[in-house]
Amino acid sequence: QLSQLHSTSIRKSEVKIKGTAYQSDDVTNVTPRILSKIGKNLHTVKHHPLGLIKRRIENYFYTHFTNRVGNPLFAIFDRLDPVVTIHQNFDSLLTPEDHVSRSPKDTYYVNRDLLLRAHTSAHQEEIIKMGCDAFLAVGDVYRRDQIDATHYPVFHQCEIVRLFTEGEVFSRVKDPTGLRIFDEGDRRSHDKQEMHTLEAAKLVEFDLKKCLLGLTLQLFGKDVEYRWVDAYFPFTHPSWELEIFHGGDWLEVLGCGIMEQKLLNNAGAMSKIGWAAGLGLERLAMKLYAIPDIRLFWSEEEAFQKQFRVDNPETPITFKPLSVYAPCLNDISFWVPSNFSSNDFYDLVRTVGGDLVEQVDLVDEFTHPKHQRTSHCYRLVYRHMDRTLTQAEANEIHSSIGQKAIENLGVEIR
Ligand code: FA5
Ligand code: MG
Repeated sequence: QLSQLHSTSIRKSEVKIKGTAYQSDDVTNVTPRILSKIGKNLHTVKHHPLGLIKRRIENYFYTHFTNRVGNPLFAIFDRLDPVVTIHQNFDSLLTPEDHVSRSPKDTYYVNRDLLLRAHTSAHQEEIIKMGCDAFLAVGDVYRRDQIDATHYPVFHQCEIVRLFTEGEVFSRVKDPTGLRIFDEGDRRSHDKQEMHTLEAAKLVEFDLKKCLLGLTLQLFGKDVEYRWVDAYFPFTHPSWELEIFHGGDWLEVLGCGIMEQKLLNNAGAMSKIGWAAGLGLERLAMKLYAIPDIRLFWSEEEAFQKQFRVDNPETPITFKPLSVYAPCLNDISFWVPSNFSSNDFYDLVRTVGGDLVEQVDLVDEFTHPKHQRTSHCYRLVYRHMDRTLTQAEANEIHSSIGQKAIENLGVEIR
């Protein structure tokens, strides 16, 4: 059966992903629910909101950036395998050995050596090694995270990378004689790395901001209010986040920065300087189309999908909520074992409750003064996207979540 070939399943000692079997081990923490999302490639579905956003981003790059002979400057990679090595996701990006993101508490591991990429930056090095100087890499990314209307364990990112030779950096300078991109100096917290000249760093920063702001204004309209906020990433310096003011709130749209030269050197691009950025597609789509809940991107309902069936991706769309059904609220309190992580519970909730769980909040946490045990209380919000959920149905899911938490996480219900 074709459908079986493409489906994913877990056997005792192996994890099967799109037809490939991977040996599982004590680090394996991918769940069948997570694996079932692999291969959906929502970003490549023509009439899906994420597919529409991706096409708008592509259009921006195709129309504004062409090479000498008029061909698109940026290459686009949108089918890269989400199963990547530790080297790709962390080491190639200079992530410190003790960085929290490496922990199985935060990341989905297939086994000790392989994981589901936590960001599209995982592909920077391999694509640069291929000799590509300007590219987009779009794909699904996986993170163990909190549960609410804007967080889902699978979302989509678009990576943007652009490299320059010395000649390209100074191509618009009237007399570039004597201008260099490399130097031996100091790393300065606000503007440059030790091996870059200030003039090269500033020109690359200018190019980065012009390109990314241009994209943001193309997406949100030229009057949108924005700000650049200083940020930190292990693989860029200096680094920024671009925020826009939308619907009464500042929203982070992307992270970016001048690429760490060490990364470029390791990738064989030692004579170049470059910038990189990563955008979250769901964040953009939720604002652009007024989609209220991140779970909706996975909806198979015709009522959802038909609202995005437009041929021109630039067509403005305002999502009309299918309807808002009443939520059910249930609390659960338990003593946690010493190695307990909230993300283990969030994963279990997703596995058992699926998309009926809208939000989970840790509402109380305390350690008993006598026996030193720690108690957590979580509030779970259950809501069906397409109909009213009865309290009895919610209670049933709630009690199986409690049961599974006892069995799998070793908690003791209070
Ligand atoms: C990163 O993932 C970096 N790789 C971005 C980057 C690339 C920086 C290249 C520098 C150079 P961050 O974790 O902040 O950074 O995520 C980037 C974007 O993804 C965010 O701006 C946001 O738009 C989106 N994003 C992050 N977490 C979530 C989430 N849980 N749900 C939806 N979107 C998210
Ligand atoms: Mg961030």
